[in-house]
Amino acid sequence: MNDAALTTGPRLVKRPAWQALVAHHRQVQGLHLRQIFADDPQRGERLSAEGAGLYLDYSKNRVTDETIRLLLQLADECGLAGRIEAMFSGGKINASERRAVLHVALRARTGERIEVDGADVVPQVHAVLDHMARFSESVRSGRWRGHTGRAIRNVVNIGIGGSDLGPVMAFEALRHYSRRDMTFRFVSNVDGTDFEEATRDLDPEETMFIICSKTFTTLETLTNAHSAREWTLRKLKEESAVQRHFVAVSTNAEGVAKFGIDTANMFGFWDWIGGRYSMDSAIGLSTMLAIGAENFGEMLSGFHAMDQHFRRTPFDRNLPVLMGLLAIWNNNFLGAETVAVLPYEHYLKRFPAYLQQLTMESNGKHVMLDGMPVDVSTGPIYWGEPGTNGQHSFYQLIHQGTRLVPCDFIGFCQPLHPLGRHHDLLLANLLAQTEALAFGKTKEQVEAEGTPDWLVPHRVFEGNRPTNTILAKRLTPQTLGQLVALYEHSVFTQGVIWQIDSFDQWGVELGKVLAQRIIPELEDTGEPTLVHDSSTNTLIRRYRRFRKESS
Ligand code: G6Q
Repeated sequence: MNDAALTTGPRLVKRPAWQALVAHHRQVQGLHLRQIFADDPQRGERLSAEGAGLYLDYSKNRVTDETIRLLLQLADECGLAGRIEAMFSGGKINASERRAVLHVALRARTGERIEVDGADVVPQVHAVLDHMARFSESVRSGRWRGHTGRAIRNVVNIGIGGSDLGPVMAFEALRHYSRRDMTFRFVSNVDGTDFEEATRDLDPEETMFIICSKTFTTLETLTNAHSAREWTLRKLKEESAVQRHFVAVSTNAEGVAKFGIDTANMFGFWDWIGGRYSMDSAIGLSTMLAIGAENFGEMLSGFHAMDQHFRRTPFDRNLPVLMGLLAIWNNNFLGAETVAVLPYEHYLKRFPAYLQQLTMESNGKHVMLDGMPVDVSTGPIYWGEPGTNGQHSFYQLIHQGTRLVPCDFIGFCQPLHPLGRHHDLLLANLLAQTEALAFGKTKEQVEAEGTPDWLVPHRVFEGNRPTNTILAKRLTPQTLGQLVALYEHSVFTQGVIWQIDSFDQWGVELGKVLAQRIIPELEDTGEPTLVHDSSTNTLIRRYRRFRKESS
């Protein structure tokens, strides 16, 4: 065990930079972005950074140069540089699970060396990538045949959490690059509706299931996998059909073999890849089947470029570091409890859902690495929707509500579908929103428009709402990799400041264990003795009674 992983150093609130930030906040809390921009005409250019293909404008945050200086000092005091190096060199920084955290190895180039317990893992990563590429090519070309000799036209990914959210998001994001003559579906929920709706119009003879489960023990995934098996065999009859219609992504070869999947068609990964950091591992097999090995490689090169940027760029120009530190400022000093992620790119419609797991499962923690309670609030709530749709619903609250909601706006300069004026209209909306949120509209401006007195307060926009704007040239597999890595490393940066373990997820355990206790109580045909609290007992009895009654 690497003891350094458990060392948190002085408490965060006692660090000189933290205390300086507290004092600094008192001085700047009255500042308005209107004033800050008026005083510094170059601010928009100055408070921006570019790296690995992405441009970040962070000037519309409520910060001054001094705020940034102190946040950077805080990063130094918290040992961010050392923690980054520890991650990249295979240190067991996932302290509570005593594991290395090496999603960066998934996109390492051939010849790079990253060791875990003395063994270089990069060749293993590339061996799996090659296996995935051979398999994808044989399915995409039609060489791989189903049990009755037909080519595979439908791919259904069965997984949940990290084994689902990344694959769905990546498929949606890169749909433009995907095989349009194949169908891709994703089943995660143990609610039978999910499976039924995903398969109702598919022909088992042309359908392949990817069972994605690191542990191959997850209740939802195994239940869906068994239903998929029955669905397939109902038509194809012979047990041997499973081998032509099921493949697995897992670390559990025994479980995979027991299910009847040929382990030659199992794609492995390792305990140093967390579920929510795994979309670019074999968990991304559905992505590769959809977009092809070459595009998948492009995506990895985007991840890699951002990894290198994060590792090598001085912090004052380092995109993930700046975004992470600004998130700390907004959360811990300005008191913002949520962050809205607003992609102005329809293909990124699942990106906020993906980020919810990445950010909240990583940084929703109440104790530090050493087990002591944290003394400031940690992981904010991430949420969002594609931009213009949100403008006609929840943006009202962001503009005029009583809560502060910092936003990340994400846009692309070139459309994937040039269609008349659409793209300029889309981007004009993005830019207008950041402008409106920062500068608002004063009482004087509203009055000058001839607004009746009684209506003036309703039409005033206070402004001073912080936003980041992330711009890239075009949504490609590469930019998707850059974007995901940007958030991965921003999450890590925040976790280092808070001194928490961003890579464990003990908080998901309790519910799973309690469900195992309740399952037999629901399925019991007799009258089971219930020993829960009175609320849970009553709910169980009600469910049992109503379930029996015909609708
Ligand atoms: C992610 C979590 C979690 C996990 C799922 C699925 O970081 O660990 O979301 O991915 O619980 O687990 P399996 O892949 O083992 O089925």
